[in-house]
Amino acid sequence: MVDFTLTDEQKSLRELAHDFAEKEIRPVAWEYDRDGTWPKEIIEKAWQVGLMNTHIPEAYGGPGIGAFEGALVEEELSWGCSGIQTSIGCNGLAAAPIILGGSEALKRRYLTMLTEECRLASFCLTEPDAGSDVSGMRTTAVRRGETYVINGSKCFITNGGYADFYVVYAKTDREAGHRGISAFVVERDWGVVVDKKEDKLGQRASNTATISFNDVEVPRENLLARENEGFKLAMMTLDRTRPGVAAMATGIARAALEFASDYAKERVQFGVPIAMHEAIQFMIADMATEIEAARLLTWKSAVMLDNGERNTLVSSHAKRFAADAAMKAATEAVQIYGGYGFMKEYPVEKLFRDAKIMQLYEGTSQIQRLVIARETLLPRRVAEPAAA
Ligand code: COS
Repeated sequence: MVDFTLTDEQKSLRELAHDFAEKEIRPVAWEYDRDGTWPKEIIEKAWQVGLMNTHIPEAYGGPGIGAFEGALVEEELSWGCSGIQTSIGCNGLAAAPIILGGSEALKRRYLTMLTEECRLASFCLTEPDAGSDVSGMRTTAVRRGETYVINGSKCFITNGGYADFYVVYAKTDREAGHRGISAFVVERDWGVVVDKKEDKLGQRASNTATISFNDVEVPRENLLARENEGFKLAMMTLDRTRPGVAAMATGIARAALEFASDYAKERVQFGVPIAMHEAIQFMIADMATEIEAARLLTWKSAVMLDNGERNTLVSSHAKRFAADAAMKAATEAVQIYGGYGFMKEYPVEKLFRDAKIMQLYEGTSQIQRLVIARETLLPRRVAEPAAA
């Protein structure tokens, strides 16, 4: 039987996340967005109440909740502010390759580091010349005795300026395309340089940095999975984290719908609240339907993960659909507010800017369509990389 009813535990987790979003995030979100303020205190509070590192297993000090429960949390926090949620949730993206491909010693050292204290980790895949085309990366890791020496530059790194360690992808065989990439855990103190903080259109409270590695020496045991298995590890990581992005997009869309509905019921034009006009009602109706559909796809992709099924296709369905739904809902919300929607004084302008990144990060909407097309035309089975 398929049942969409949440258990009491799931309901209270969702309530906890919603209360946190309402009391800790919403009151400051627009101010943090305006000033590009790093939400340090909010991250620390989220860590304290257990809304961070949600997927880290109990054995390493985390709550070890499922992807489905994670999606409930992510939607609520993103409803509060997706930029702040990106900062809170980013550890999940960096922890996933360690959970998937790390040796027991690496898991113990780095996952526990995140749960014992409020610390941050970043996922370093993208480079200035290698975004969608992951195998085009130029960062190298050259084996020298018992170490690897990393050289190169990574961009658009969430929490990059504040992370204590980084999961870094680099070429260990320059001639082998995607089969020549490996992943490493690199501690900040080993010589990671933070070059620049980006000034962004949206999600302005989140930190996005360019970082570089100049002859950074990494112990051999910090290799994740096996040498040259980094590409698959990255893909498997994204399969696991894209449902979370879809949940965040659903949260933005929901916020847009709520603001737009409230405004439509108050704003009077032609003698009646604009919510009485069919033109507005149809916009509201489409937003509501797409939110519902985005959430169902998100939940399905998360439940598949929790059931141990390969969710590549549904994960891309969810990420693509929810991101586009968020952009559309935020655009319609601005439209419903009319000229006021274009003003920073009103809330939906921020949502419009925040929604855009949903169609870009963790794989653009076009990359999701590419994955969907490939998986639909030519479904395949993939061998998983082994832990180091
Ligand atoms: N899980 C496990 N393995 C996977 C996989 C998945 N989801 N997807 C692909 N693979 C494997 C393939 O099976 C193939 O294996 P073999 O070497 O055994 O043949 C290998 O990885 C290469 O796959 P593919 O041919 O599909 O690679 P492409 O270079 O064509 O790239 C895309 C595929 C474009 C989908 C990938 O590069 C991608 O997702 N790009 C976007 C990256 C991204 O999201 N960046 C955001 C930064 S992170 S915030």
